[in-house]
Amino acid sequence: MAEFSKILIATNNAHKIEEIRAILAGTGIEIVSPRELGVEVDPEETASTFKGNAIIKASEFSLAAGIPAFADDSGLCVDALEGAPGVYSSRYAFEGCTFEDNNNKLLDALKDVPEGKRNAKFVCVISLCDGRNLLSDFRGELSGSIAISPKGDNGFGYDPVFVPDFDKMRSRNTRTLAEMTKKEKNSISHRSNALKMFASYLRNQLHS
Ligand code: ITT
Repeated sequence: MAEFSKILIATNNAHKIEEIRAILAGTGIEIVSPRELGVEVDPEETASTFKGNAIIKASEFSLAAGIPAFADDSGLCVDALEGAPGVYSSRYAFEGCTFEDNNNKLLDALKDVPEGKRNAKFVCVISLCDGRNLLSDFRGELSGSIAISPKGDNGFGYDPVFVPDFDKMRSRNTRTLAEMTKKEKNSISHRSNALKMFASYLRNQLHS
C-alpha cells in the first residue's frame, strides 16, 4: 500500500474543505487544500457514476499536485424517478441553476407520486487516488423520502425537501434536513458516513 503523510482535498468548495477537515482531524494525516499548494484544476465531471466522477476529480488534482488526492462526489437518487437526478444533481433543472430551481423541478416531477412512494437516498462516494491509480474508495448513504413541499432554512441543495427516515435516536422522523442543526445533519449524513470510513482507513494506514 502507498505510504503518505499528506493528502490533497480535490475540491475548490471552501465549505466542503472545512467540513472534511473537521471530520479527518484525528487521523494524524495532514490535509492540504488546492489553494495552499497553488494548484488550479477544474475537472469536468463526465462520468455516469458517483465513483467515476470522484475518480476523475481525485486523479486530476493528484496529477497536478504530485501527491495523493481524494475527492467526493455526491447527489440525490429518487426511486420514483429511476435514480434521477443522480450524478446530475447540481444541474438537474438546467446548467447554472440555483438550489431552488432544482427543488422546484423535483417537486413538480413528483407531484402525482403519493406519500409512501417518494423514497430517495443521498449518496456520497469518496475516492483516493495517487496519480491515475485508485487506492481506495468509500460509499456513504442516507435513506429518506421527498417531502410534499420545502421546509427549513439550514443546509444547502436538496436539504429542504429531504426527510431522513430515522433520526439519531432511531425513532420515526418528520423533519427535513434543512430543519436540523448542522451537528444533527453531520451525525447522519451520507458525506459524514463516507468520511468516517475514510478516516478509519487513514488511521490504519498510519499505524500499519
Ligand atoms: P465539487 O466542487 O467538490 O464537485 P459540488 O458543489 O459539485 O462539489 P457535489 O458533487 O458533492 O457538490 O454535490 C452535487 C449536488 O448534490 C449538490 O449541488 C447538491 O444539489 C446535492 N447534494 C449533495 N450533498 C447534499 C447534501 O448534503 N444536502 C443537499 N444536497 C446535496
